[in-house]
Order: sequence, then C-alpha cells, then structure tokens
Amino acid sequence: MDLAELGWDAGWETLFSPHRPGGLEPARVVHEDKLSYVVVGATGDRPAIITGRLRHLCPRDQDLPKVGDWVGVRPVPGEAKGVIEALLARRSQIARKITGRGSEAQIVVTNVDVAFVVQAMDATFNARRLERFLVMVLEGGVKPVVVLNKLDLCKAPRRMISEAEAVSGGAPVLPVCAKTAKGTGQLREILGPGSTAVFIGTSGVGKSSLINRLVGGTLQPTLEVRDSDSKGRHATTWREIIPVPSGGLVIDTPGMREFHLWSADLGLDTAFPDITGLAAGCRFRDCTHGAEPGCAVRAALESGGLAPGRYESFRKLQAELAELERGRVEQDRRVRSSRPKTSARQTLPEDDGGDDVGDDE
Ligand SMILES: Nc1nc2c(ncn2[C@@H]2O[C@H](COP(=O)(O)OP(=O)(O)OP(=O)(O)O)[C@@H](O)[C@H]2O)c(=O)[nH]1
Ligand SMILES: [Mg+2]
Ligand SMILES: [Zn+2]
Repeated sequence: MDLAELGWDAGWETLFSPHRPGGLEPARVVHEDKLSYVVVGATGDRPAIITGRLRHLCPRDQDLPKVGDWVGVRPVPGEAKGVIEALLARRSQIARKITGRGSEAQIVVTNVDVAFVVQAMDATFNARRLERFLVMVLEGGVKPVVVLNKLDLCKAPRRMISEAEAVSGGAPVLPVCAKTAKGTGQLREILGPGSTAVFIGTSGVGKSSLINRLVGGTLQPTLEVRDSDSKGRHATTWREIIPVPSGGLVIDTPGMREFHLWSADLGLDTAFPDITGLAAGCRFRDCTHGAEPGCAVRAALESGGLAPGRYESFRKLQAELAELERGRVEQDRRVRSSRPKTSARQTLPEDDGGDDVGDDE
C-alpha cells in the first residue's frame, strides 16, 4: 500500500527520519485492543505488539498508540507480526473523559483531518448534544463538519438545517441521506486523497450506513432501529480505518450516547464564536459571563441578541470543564510524582535491547 494513501506526507517523514537508521518502518495503527494492534505500512497490514520500553514510557493510557497514530514498527524476522517501538507526535486527537475513572482521557481517534459529526434529522436531533460534540472535536484540533443524515425522514429540513447552523460555530452543515445516497458526494469531496475523516455521533444516526455509501459496499454492520424509541442498538463495536475508493480514509466509531468532555479551553471558544465575539465587550478580560458587572454576553441575553439555550449550554460546558481542569491538574501532579511503575497486570514482551527509539520524536 502506498503510504501517501494512508495520509503519510513530508511532515511525517521528517518526524520519522530519526527512526529509519535503526531499521524501523513507518506504519499506521488501524486497530487497537488492549495493547494488541493491527498496523498498516508499505507492505500491508500486520498484527503488532508494543515494546515494554514504550509501555513504560507511557504511564497514561492516552499516551499509548491509538487508532490513527503513526508508529515505528520493527518487523519480526520469519513472522507476520511487528513490534511497535516508537510513536510519532500526534497532529490531532479526539478525546473524552472515561466515565467513572477520575480524570483519565480516553482517546477516540488520532491524526484525523475532519470529523463528520452526525445527527439524524428526526426527533432525536439535539442542538445541545451537537454543541458538545463540536467542542470535543475542535479541542482536539480537528475540523468539524456537521452531517444531518436521514433527510428522507424530515418534513421541514430547512428549519432543522438552520437550527444546526445556529450552533455549528461556522462549521459547514450538510444534509444527507444514507438511504438514497443524496448529498454523500459532498462528503467525498471534503475527504479527498490522503486525508482521514472520523464519523462520530450517537448510536443509530447512520454513521456506518454513510460509510458504507462512501465505500460502496456493506463493510460496516448496521442494525435496524427500534421503532418505539427510534434509538438504534449499538451495531459498531470496533473502530477501523477504511480506505474510500475515491480517495481518503474513514474511521467508524461506535455510538457515543453520554460522554464527558476531556479538556476544551480552545474548543469551547471555537465552538461558541458568537459568545467569544460578545465577550470582547465585557468589562473584565477574564469574565466568565456569570454574575460579573458589565458583562456584554449577559446584556445580549437580556436584549434578546443571544438565545437562552445557547447561553445555558455554554455555561454548563464551561462549568464542566472547570471541574475537569481541577481533576487534571491533580492527575498530572500524581503522574509526575509516581513515574513510571511496573504493573503486574501487564504481559508484555521484553524489550529487545534495540536502540533508543521509544520517544515521541
Ligand atoms: N430512513 C433512513 N434510515 C437510515 C438512514 N441512514 C441510516 N438509516 C438507518 O438507521 C439505522 C442505524 O444506522 P447505522 O448506520 O447502523 O447507525 P450508526 O450511527 O452506525 O449506529 P452505531 O453503530 O450503533 O453507533 C439503520 O437501520 C439504518 O438503516 C437514512 O438516511 N434514512
Ligand atoms: Mg455503526
Ligand atoms: Zn461577560
């Protein structure tokens, strides 16, 4: 497989060049399951494991190779598998908070250029949820595109598109229909050769159906939606990078119903350009738009220039992020003071004594 088709470019080559003399080959992680990997490189795909050394250099799960990552792999002579010895610094990552696990981040996907944030044009459409997804995507350094699927089910599409545009923060809003393929050409155009897109959204919105349209087959399993509550049952239980014949790669994800943001300073500001714009007129530079005097955001709210739902959503996400930030500072402190411990859980191969290639760069 041509590496450029996998997203490899001059920038990655520069990052990777220190690893070439040591005999490592560049490859992209397309599947990950509890430290078992499948990677794709110039010679095709192969299973891979990770060196104990790299594992120890990554005390936090979020620092380990994830789907989308570019890694340096050492082929194992006489065997189909490889050993991951290096991880290249990420250009982007989409992360969320692991429920009930303190302040640990779960990496959804890395090194994607575009995130198709999918919602269905039916009763499940939810502007507030869309905002939350957009904050997560933007914080990770990924360009969001709002995809409104199931156009065939919508009687007043114009209204729903406007509702989505009102909260999309300038991200394009594309009405599409996986059932009839209507509008899916736009997704292809955005994707283009060498770029990687992830489909995210709650279960049943049609992520896998859209991918099947782009790929032109039925690679991704889909499930019938229960009529009673129009909630799809989870059909996708793995993630993989799938090449699209017209160029580019797509990554499917299982539906995320409830998720918490991981961190999102930049993401919040970028997802709410209306509020960021108004904030320039606040008396205090660090105004939180709560009870401060001279708040231009609240003034706009009172004069009707800002929708109450939009304001409440911003405040809610802001509070959630402040809470997270406190936990994250605490976690970073703990990680720094307890570096790195060997865990009895791990059954990892011994380091093969190769040269010093475990670093990010
Ligand atoms: N009417 C209509 N139904 C659609 C459309 N797209 C998908 N569906 C149906 O919606 C259901 C869910 O589709 P999936 O593609 O499995 O949804 P998903 O987002 O991948 O769901 P998870 O994998 O569970 O996260 C299936 O029954 C699809 O046939 C569409 O454009 N119109
Ligand atoms: Mg699916
Ligand atoms: Zn303010």
